[in-house]
Amino acid sequence: MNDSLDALEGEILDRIQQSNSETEIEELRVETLGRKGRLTLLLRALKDLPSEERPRAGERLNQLRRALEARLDERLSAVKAQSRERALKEEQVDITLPGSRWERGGTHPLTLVIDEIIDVFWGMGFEIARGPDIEDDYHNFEALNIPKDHPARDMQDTFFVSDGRLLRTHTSPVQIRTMESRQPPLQIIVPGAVYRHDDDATHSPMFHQVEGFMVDNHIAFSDLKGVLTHFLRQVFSAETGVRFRPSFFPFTEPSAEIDIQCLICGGHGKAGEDQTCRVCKGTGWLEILGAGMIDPQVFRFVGYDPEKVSGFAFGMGVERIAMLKHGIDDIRLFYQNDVRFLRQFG
Ligand code: 2NM
Repeated sequence: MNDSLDALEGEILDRIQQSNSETEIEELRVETLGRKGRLTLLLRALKDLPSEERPRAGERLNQLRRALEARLDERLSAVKAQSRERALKEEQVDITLPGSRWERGGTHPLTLVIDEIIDVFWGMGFEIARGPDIEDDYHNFEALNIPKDHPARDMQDTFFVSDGRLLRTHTSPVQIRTMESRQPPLQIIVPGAVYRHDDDATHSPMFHQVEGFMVDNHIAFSDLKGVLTHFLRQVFSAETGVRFRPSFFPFTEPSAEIDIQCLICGGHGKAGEDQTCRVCKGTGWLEILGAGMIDPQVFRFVGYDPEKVSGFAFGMGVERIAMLKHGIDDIRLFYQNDVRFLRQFG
């Protein structure tokens, strides 16, 4: 009996010493001193001993119980102290450190240009319309009088999706959809992303356009000139020279390309004494807009009577304007989201 008690005492004391968590110690307490604990059972078995052995055995067992209780308590407070100390160290906060600031975001330079364009047309009473990026052949090409063999239809320029659908190559399909569902008078601009199979320093497979149109009875080329000249003088400056050149688009007749005097060299074509301006290449002019009187064929496609209505339409590339405005020579800078670039605007 005494030998086996010594062995039990040795084992439990060892295990108390090796325990490292509160749960481990609690489990040991239950195993030893709980209702069905090993020592508890021995204490209960005292009554079966011969009465002359009972006092000595009882004394020994009670002494052992007090010893184990004391060691368990001792170990428990040691482990608690250890974990408190670890927590204090790990969760230490240096309250003398300076606060950390939230970085303030900014508006993307392309969004700034789009907003500026919208503001000027909004001021002339234009509505803003938007439409799907994925289009069908009819709205992107056919209804815009772009013939089946037109180079813009080539696999090289257009991204085709499944079922003959495609990523719009311009925002004009939104104009078509608007005219299909509404009647003149209409004056609308359409900002949005467009997609073309093109990728170099000045062309991105996804870029942005703002296109627009005005349709009513008696809209003339002079309206086109007035609206677009006002737009350019608002966005650039009241002194900027504006030039209209004859051009061609399948969806307008007559068509024009519209230039402004170079924003970088002021129209002189020179950079310093004897250097050519790198932005306008020495011409003094920058091409900013395409425009024209909407072709009667387009009106027939949308169900308007070209004898009763007329209108003009125009389009511009947002990246191109932003690049000319800020003298940026690589379009990819707009999409890399390098804050060192982005921070320079707004
Ligand atoms: C341009 C140039 C000229 C244009 C035409 C139309 C529509 F749908 F009304 F016929 N929308 N946009 C147009 C005309 C776009 O971009 C260079």
